[in-house]
Amino acid sequence: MTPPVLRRALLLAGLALAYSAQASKPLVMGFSQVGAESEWRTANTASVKSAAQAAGIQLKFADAQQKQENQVKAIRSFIAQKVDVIAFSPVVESGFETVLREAKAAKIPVILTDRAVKVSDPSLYVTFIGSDFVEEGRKAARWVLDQAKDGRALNIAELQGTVGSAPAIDRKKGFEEVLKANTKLQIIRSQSGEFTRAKGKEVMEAFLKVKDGKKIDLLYAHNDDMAIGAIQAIEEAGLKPGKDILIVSIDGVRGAFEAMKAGKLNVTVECNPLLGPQLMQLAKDVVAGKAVPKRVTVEEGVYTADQAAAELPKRKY
Ligand code: GZL
Repeated sequence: MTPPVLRRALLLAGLALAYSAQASKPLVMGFSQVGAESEWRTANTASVKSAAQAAGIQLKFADAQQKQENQVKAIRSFIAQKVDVIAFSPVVESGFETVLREAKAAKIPVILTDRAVKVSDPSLYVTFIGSDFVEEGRKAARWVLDQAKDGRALNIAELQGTVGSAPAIDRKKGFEEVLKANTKLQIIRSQSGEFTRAKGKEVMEAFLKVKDGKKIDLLYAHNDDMAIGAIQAIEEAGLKPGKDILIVSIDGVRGAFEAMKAGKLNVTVECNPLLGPQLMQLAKDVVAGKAVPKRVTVEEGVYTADQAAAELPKRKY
């Protein structure tokens, strides 16, 4: 019969071992990524993966290939695997309420990264870290207003991002909000280029073929990849991008700086994809039960063609 003192000592030793094993168990994060549609997304994925490794977080990463059903499936799989935390960038704003309720029922905290969701119950996610897309749209429009200070009229073509996505909805909203200050600036063509180079080129080709007697003076692209695709279409139509058609886009990826250096793009509004380190710290704080802000934003600038050559070597994405 083990004496009570020894029994208690063995119990305490067992508890200490169990605690230290639990404490040393790496935090497990399920991450559902939109896809690999743009340079921005590639940089965002690299930041998430490298930050997880640096933070000692075990990352289960799922690429949804821009399909919402794949994101829902991935989140359900993370719930079944009982991950410690789920992070995801929702491809579109709506349609995630049900699966987020399942995560809440399983007591798995959810962090939104990059893009927001529309839900009736804000407790379905703990925090959202990402850019202010409305402000990005405003910044783009302020540059356009500046080009028309001399009173000229400008016909604008708009390449929208993925239909229903937060960046597409909000970048359009911010742009139109500021643009209405000058009625001589009119959006005469607008269609989704799905945030990709290929679709951006295809839609710009169609824009240029429209025979309504209206010349396109300026292109507003919701991301640099569509702008780069459109640049190819403009050149193939025998026009000079950045001169015959001014171009403003968003993201600030390396390809945009190279296009600005070549005089083919006029300005890019930065949208920072390097959210990985902040995301991993948020995850650790959330799992540790610490209070975190409901909304975490990131610092971003605006870069014009005259800055491109000097900025290019400094760019981190
Ligand atoms: C913005 C991000 C957008 C980028 C695009 O935070 O969601 O998705 O602007 C990317 O390049 O495809």
